[in-house]
Amino acid sequence: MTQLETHTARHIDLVEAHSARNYAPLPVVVAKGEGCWVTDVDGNRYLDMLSAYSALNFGHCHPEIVDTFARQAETLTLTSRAFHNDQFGPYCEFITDYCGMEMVLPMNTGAEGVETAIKTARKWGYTVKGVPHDKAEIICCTNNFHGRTVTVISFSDDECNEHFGPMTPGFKLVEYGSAEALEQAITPNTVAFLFEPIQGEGGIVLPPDGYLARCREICTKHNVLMIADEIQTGLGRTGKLFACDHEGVKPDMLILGKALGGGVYPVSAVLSSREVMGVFQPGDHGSTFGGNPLACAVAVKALTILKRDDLPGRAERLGKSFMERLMTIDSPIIREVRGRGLLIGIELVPEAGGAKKYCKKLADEGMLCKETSDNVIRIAPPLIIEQKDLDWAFERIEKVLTE
Ligand code: PXG
Repeated sequence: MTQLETHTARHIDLVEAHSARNYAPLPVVVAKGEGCWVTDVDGNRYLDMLSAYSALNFGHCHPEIVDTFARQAETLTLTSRAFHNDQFGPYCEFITDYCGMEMVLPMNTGAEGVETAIKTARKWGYTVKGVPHDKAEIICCTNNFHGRTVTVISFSDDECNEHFGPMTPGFKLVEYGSAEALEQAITPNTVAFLFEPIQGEGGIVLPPDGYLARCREICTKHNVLMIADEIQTGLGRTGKLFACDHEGVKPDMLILGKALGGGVYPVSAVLSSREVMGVFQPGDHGSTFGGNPLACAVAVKALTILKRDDLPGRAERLGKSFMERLMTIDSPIIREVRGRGLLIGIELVPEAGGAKKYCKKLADEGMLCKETSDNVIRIAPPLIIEQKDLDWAFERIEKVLTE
């Protein structure tokens, strides 16, 4: 083993000795990031084609976002919501305006955002819709991923959750992509329908055209809140500001996370109307860190850059041509290339032996990406990526999938 290899090995040994084994990362120990590129502890460079599952839409250490972060860190970092802070009000005005919503509830992680949306929908159900006490039902989709808390995994059909019961009641699953299934599952006690406009963790699964618009009609007709989890698909990733925009759909509640923190800080948010978000009373819900001044400053900066630099348009253009190019790869192990904007999945045939093996090979070639749902290689680079880097990535992908 060379001197260089021992740095990586030493770090991995520490992790294996002392960290819970709740992940199985590729053996790359990243030490520095700049734009779309990272450098590991041994000095090897890699192109980041995963971007922390869309959290790094702006790339690593975006200079303006880091600058905002550093300035705010030197000024005021945390007050808790026991007091106001001077970043929070302007942030609330900015993000509600930006998203076309009336009110926001600030959180930190995606799963907390989802939990918040669930609490909001339930309270709305009891106090506005008139659902009997403790009878509220929320409809979710098969193959969903909304996070890791006990309530959120209570409506997951992923087998990895089997030893974490008892589960939270009050959820029903319907087939993703079937608006009929949704309509049939609705009862007078249904308060909400929670969905991902494209299923990210589920394997980059796109619902049939017209599905979101049809679900919108059904939710309106039955007075059911339509809750879009755009934590992974939102903020430009799919070529529009929100993935729901592809069908001109406005949900009743919008959950954002990941890229909202500009890749430097955990920031999530739930946005809705005054009627819905107005159900909260002081003490009902909250978070020590939610709405802190660092988070607010960073999120405003990130959202500003997203529009100023037209990152959704960039994702649309670059994603379309990259996906078309991927479709030209002539390989017996590719079953399908699908996606939208810069959220792309390359599904391999099961006989290929799983996508993880190919992600490892790509890492050896200097490109980082990650499998999703066993047989799918997920391609989701930062939205700031340059055409020349995509060309570089294409060569590696073509090589690894055809050799
Ligand atoms: N909703 C969607 C659609 C997501 O993709 C979450 C909610 C939860 O966000 P937080 O911030 O609580 O992780 C996600 C997260 C992981 C992992 O390591 C998570 C995601 C994607 C890949 C891996 O748990 N998505």
